[in-house]
Amino acid sequence: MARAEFAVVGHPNKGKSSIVSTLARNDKVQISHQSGTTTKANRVRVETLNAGYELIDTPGFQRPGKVLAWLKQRAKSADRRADAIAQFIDDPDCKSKFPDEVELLTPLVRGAAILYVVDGSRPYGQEYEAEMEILLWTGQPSMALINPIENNDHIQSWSNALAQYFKTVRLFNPMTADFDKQVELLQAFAHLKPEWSETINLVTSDLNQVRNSQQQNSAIILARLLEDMCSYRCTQKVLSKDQANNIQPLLIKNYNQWMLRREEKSMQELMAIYAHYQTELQIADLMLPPDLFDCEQWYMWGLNKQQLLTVAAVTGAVSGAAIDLAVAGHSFMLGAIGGGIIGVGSTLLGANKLVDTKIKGLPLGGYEACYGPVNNKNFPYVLIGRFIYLQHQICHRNHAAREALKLDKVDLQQQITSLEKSVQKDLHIACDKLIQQKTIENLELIIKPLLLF
Ligand SMILES: Nc1nc2c(ncn2[C@@H]2O[C@H](COP(=O)(O)OP(=O)(O)OP(=O)(O)O)[C@@H](O)[C@H]2O)c(=O)[nH]1
Ligand SMILES: [Mg+2]
Repeated sequence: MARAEFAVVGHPNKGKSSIVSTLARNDKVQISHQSGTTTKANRVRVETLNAGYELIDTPGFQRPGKVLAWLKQRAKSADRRADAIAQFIDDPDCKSKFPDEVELLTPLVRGAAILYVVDGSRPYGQEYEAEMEILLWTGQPSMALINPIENNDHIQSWSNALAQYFKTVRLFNPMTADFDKQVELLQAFAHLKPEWSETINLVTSDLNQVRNSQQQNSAIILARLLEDMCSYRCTQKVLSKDQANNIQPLLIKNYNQWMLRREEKSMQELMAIYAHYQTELQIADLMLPPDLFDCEQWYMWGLNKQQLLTVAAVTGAVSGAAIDLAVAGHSFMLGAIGGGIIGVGSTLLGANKLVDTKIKGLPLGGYEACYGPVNNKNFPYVLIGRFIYLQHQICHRNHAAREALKLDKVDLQQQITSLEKSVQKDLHIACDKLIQQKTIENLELIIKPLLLF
């Protein structure tokens, strides 16, 4: 299959690297406010299951007027123009005087198509004509992309000017273009060279597959997280019961630290799946309550008490009638204050005792102090709530984005109730089993519908 290559070129600081990053769906491309960030041509291979193509990020034009003058001296007629460009990139004098132009023109001489990027929020000016002229001289297929960095104010004059040099002119904002828009642009690339159509078409159809496997892998990460965190216990062998009691605070500290690290690890894994390596995320960014085991705060992430009681009916922990009775007649809060429901609630939900604490005698003498596993029924929901909260933000984040992650609200309960009833039931049963330390087959399949595509 023909190797498809696209060099992203233009003035400095117009979003070339941003476009490469978003289209490659990888944030390893360097982007910055500073003009002249990219100084070397940088190839980014976009590989999917059945095909692939290359994007070449390039430095911006620095002295296009002078370069064009040089070229004009070498080519007096149109048939000599492409040769003049080839001479230019090999000329030692040009390499030292015009390093950026040599870098950006080299891939074009080697056969890459041109994606010319301009900023639609800045006025068009004649100074761009030298660079567009040079690009024309390469004789390569080309397309212009208007990136409206701050606004759409100058799109019309840009369109008029670009139409003089490019057959295809498109609007593309690398910060906001969603998946469909990215695929649409890629499909337009397929028309640049007929021999590249097959490759590009394969890539576009593969991209949906890629997203599906990202969702699948996210579900696997979440499943392992749930299993690990719901079963974790911290133990220590000691000689006496007193020692066992004294060691409790240390066990609790180690337990909490382990849990935090385990959750953090899953979040790093999640970011890597979506190729967001540069997005910094501290567990604290997820508005973690000061204490992960602060029950009151949990309800912000997991289910509220009433929802949990309903779940108890679904999983058969208590009959629906008992719950109706407990919840009926008075508001939940009043009931709780009155002590009526809290009694039912806390035995049902294990809300009084969050984590199991045990001291057991060992057959060969001595004791084992043990902290864990967690026995609060809300805990798996809390973990799921926090994980999908991040997954929902990261799965639609454009790879050109470099600002801190903005975390918008995701309501777990709403996500759950949007699922089919039987799927909901499987989920609740699975969460219940997790807390009871029972094995669950295909946990990843049960939770996958909660993760976005
Ligand atoms: N708001 C917004 N900012 C953008 C957009 N495109 C680029 N930027 C910002 O503009 C700056 C320059 O973007 P780059 O992608 O590094 O530009 P470049 O053309 O590769 O720059 P050089 O490598 O220096 O030539 C960065 O701070 C980007 O975050 C956009 O569509 N919207
Ligand atoms: Mg750049």
